[in-house]
Amino acid sequence: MLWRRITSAIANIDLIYFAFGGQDVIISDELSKEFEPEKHIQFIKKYSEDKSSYEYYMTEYLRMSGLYWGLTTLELLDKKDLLSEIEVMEFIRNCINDNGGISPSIDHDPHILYTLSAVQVACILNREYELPTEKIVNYIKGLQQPNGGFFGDKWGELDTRFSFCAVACLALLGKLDSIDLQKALEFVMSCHNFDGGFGSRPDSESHAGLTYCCVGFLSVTGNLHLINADILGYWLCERQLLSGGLNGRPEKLPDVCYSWWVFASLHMIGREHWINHDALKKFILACQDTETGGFSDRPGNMADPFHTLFGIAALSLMNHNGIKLINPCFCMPQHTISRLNLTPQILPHP
Ligand code: GRG
Repeated sequence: MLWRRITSAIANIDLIYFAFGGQDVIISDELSKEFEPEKHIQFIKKYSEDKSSYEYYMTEYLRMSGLYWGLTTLELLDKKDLLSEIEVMEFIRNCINDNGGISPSIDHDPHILYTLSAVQVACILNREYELPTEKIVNYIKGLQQPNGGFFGDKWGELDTRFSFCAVACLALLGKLDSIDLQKALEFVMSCHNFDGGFGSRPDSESHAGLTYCCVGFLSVTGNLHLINADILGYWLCERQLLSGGLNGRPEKLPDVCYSWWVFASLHMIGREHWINHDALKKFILACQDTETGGFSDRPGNMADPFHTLFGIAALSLMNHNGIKLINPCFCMPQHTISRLNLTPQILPHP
């Protein structure tokens, strides 16, 4: 009893503990919560409406992805009509540049990530036919480099996130064959590590976010047979901590977003049953802000739309009641992926 009191007091101030050699948080019974969909809907609605808030100004540089996180969350909760389709598509049109790249906000530079977010939003709204497909495809083609990897934009940052963005975007537009897929594959495979995970570039540390991007790349392009799913599955399972939450790499704290990057990767390689679902669910639900709505990275922190999407998306992968099914590769509603006749590869259970 005394021990339980101590642990719950500790958990309430989100204290880090080192009992088993790693960093983690403690989820006391007081922190485990019921899923609160209505509050999350209101959280996203308020975020998109309150255009004079500090948060709204401070997130201008990533607005297009914010739109994707918010719209996907609302659609998973069957409330996408709360956003005006007409206004959203007008915003996207205003962010399309002459070179076909799409910017996060009006008057910002185009980037492959925001190009993907805009295409995802248009697809979720069944309005991808309104996009200038050929221009967008040419923009993405122009970012591929001789080593097969992709620049994020004209400034030349190159890593495996952008390989995923490129093939996901092209697949959604039905134009996957417009780049050098063999070279793109060679680059991604050159970032595969001995521990089964993937890094951002060759010889970089394995990281769950980049592993998702590479597994997603292999899933979109039908190349998952190239990896040893057991070794990768083992590395991904090691991301689950005693709290039930998942981290992105060894010795790091759990974060709700890795409930997506890790768990979706496990789904794609048919090893999702290798981690403890009940414990993960408990961790994710403890990250809800039951006052404002939304999810934060860890219990007690401030909620934001990014963690809200990835918390709800991970719950969807566990078939949580009242959440529409999500596709583990594209992180978009499964019905949209089915409508587009896309069948990203998923390995069978061993
Ligand atoms: C459409 C779902 C979707 C994704 C688009 C951009 C992208 C593709 C995925 C991002 C993947 C990701 C989260 C990469 C992580 C990058 C990285 C090296 C983060 C390290 O950040 P730290 O050190 O985090 O702050 P940790 O948790 O390792 O301490």
